[in-house]
Amino acid sequence: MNTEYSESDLELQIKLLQDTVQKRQNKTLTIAVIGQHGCGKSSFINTVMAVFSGEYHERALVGNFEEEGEHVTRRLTRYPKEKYVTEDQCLIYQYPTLVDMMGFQNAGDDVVKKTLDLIFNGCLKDKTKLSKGNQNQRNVLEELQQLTYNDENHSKVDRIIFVASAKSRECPTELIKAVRSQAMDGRRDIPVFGVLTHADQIDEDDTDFPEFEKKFKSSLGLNAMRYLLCSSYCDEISRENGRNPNVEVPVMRFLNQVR
Ligand SMILES: Nc1nc2c(ncn2[C@@H]2O[C@H](COP(=O)(O)OP(=O)(O)OP(=O)(O)O)[C@@H](O)[C@H]2O)c(=O)[nH]1
Ligand SMILES: [Mg+2]
Repeated sequence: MNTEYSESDLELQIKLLQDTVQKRQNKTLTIAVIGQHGCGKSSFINTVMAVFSGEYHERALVGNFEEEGEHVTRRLTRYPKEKYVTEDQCLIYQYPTLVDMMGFQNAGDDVVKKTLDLIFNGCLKDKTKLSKGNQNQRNVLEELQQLTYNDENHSKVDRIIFVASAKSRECPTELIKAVRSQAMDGRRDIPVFGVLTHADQIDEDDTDFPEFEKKFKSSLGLNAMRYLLCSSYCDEISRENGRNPNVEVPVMRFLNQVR
């Protein structure tokens, strides 16, 4: 992550991204951001919304409960463009709807698969509180059944971004398998992308990282176009002086592929 980007790189990428989004015309993409808890999903979503809107706000609640293992995001939350860009921008550009949710455990059991299925098919209402997944499976499945929501206007997921932290050394392969199988369940194939956050916390001489990165990419079947190693806006990387090209240019390039 040593590449340095300039203001002009940023301007060019903003233009390219706006062109791509504008070309979508009537169709708004729904992008689900999935991963284990604390990996940086909400921070990444806030960074993406900052990229699109030009302003950073902590819209998706971010937190650090590493020690306690607490989940910060507890509910499924959709961020349609109306929530993060101005009315004028909404009229011109088809910015995507981003879906934040609770972190999953690294498991591929029936509860995880059913939950993913409901999310991917837009069958869970906004603000649905998802179970932590450590309760009796049958009870949770019954609960999920009751939460299922059938509405013709529901927003099915069009793209999946699987997030993990680059600081982690354990690839969540079971969860990845479950996501891939539900994304390709026969009715339709949902393209899956992969993001490693916390790039700022990887040392140059970290010899374990390349192995972890390789495993993450191969588990998700990613080529270079569908993979991003990045740092999100956070306490260490603030946005006080306006857009930070080193944060935003890589994210913009990546979003240009998630089309
Ligand atoms: N240094 C650094 N910190 C980050 C980065 N991304 C996220 N963080 C921090 O990591 C912690 C967890 O981030 P969140 O975005 O809340 O993670 P999450 O996956 O949404 O967590 P849950 O909602 O609990 O599942 C917070 O303290 C963030 O500030 C990053 O790229 N670099
Ligand atoms: Mg979160």
